[in-house]
Amino acid sequence: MQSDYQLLDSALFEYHPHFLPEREADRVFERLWRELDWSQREITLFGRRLMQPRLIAWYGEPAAVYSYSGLTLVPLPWHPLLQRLKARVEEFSGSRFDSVLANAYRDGRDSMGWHSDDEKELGPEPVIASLSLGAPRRFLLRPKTRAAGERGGTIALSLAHGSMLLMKGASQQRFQHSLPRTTRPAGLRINLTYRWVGAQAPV
Ligand SMILES: O=C(O)CCC(=O)C(=O)O
Repeated sequence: MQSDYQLLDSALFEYHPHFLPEREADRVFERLWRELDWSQREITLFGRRLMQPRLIAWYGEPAAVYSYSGLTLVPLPWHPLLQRLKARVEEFSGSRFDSVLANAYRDGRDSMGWHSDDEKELGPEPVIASLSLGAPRRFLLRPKTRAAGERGGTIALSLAHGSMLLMKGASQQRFQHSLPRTTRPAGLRINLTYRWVGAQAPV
């Protein structure tokens, strides 16, 4: 099954629940957890230094340096599995990527706050390809601004093991997303967001 979400004229979110077959998703999940160079980083939010509530790892081309929340990520050289997945994601999405942010949510206390992937390195209308593995978690989307009197609440998606969420067009200009904490029992979840942060436009 494939579901597409067209939320605003120019902001497109496409959800593909079965991007990776289940057995393959299991193997990829286990290897990424074992083999990536995970670490918990300190960030600056509203002038305060705090530890990110998750583990991250940043891989990509040498020039793919990425900064957010006072953190500058210098890429590790491609892990062969991340590189193979990149080729699959590129073919599937029709877009090119030079880097990937891997996030690991160890349990329901790990989370990601409201934000848009709108750093200048990503360009005005980035394509972000987000592959989810492991425990399903609630992913929320909300418009950044609403016209006076306009209703329009938060949209929740459950991102399944092996699924792909493509965020395109004006999705980062117009929407924010988050992965909230949960008090429900939640096992490990790994998320890979493939991005293009190069100085040159993708060809
Ligand atoms: O884990 C997720 O699904 C969200 C990841 C995310 O928002 C990001 O890497 O910017």
